[in-house]
Amino acid sequence: PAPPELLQAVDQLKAYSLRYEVAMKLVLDKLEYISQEYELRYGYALIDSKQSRIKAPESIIGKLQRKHLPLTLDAMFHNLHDIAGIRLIVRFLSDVKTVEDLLATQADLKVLRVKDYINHPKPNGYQSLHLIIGVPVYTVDGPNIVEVELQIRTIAMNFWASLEHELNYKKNVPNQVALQRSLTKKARLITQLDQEMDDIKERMYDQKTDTH
Ligand code: 0O2
Repeated sequence: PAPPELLQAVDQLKAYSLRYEVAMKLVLDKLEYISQEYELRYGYALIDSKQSRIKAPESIIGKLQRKHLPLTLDAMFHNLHDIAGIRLIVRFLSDVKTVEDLLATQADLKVLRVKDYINHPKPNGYQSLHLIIGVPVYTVDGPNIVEVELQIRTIAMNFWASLEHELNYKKNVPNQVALQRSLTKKARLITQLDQEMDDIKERMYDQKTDTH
């Protein structure tokens, strides 16, 4: 039979996973509601698509090792902020801010940290708005704040980020460094396209969706 410490660790891991699942579902439900209500009111699709995932155990271990942290559930809970992750894709640049503002009005969610890679892109050109959201989960031991990472970006930014991710994870790509440099340059075109598309959107929708 498996040693009791191991069984206990497995139970703990299941309890943690459940908390992250519940917290992520809560944020997803809120986003779904916001997007449906917005569409009803303005006839305008705020959210293009969304993806969500609980980080795979191998990725959690890899990240803890990279950060030189102990391989414990406690270290994971306190130091990794993207165990539960949602990626929200919007069409236009100004929609990023609209979603951020709408989320800020939700009294039961707290934005704990903002990483604005849109106004401050990463040196490689990566653009996205990352919010770490604290979600109250009422466990049998009482309330617990569970973190969910929400990445909000436009379709164009997502197009760029997905290719960049692929390039970095793919092995044996010839001229990988040159391609990375080339992608970094293309990021400027993404910024320009997003701004120009936003101008068109402003003119198309006038001030109808300008609620803020
Ligand atoms: P995966 O496979 O997406 O899960 P922190 O400890 O919070 O300061 P962290 O966790 O690296 O450091 O935070 P950050 O910068 O917010 O990045 C978290 C996630 O954003 C990454 O998760 C990626 O999903 C995405 N991301 C960040 N930088 C880049 C980038 O340069 N290119 C692309 N394509 N995505 C990026 P993971 O765990 O790295 O990977």
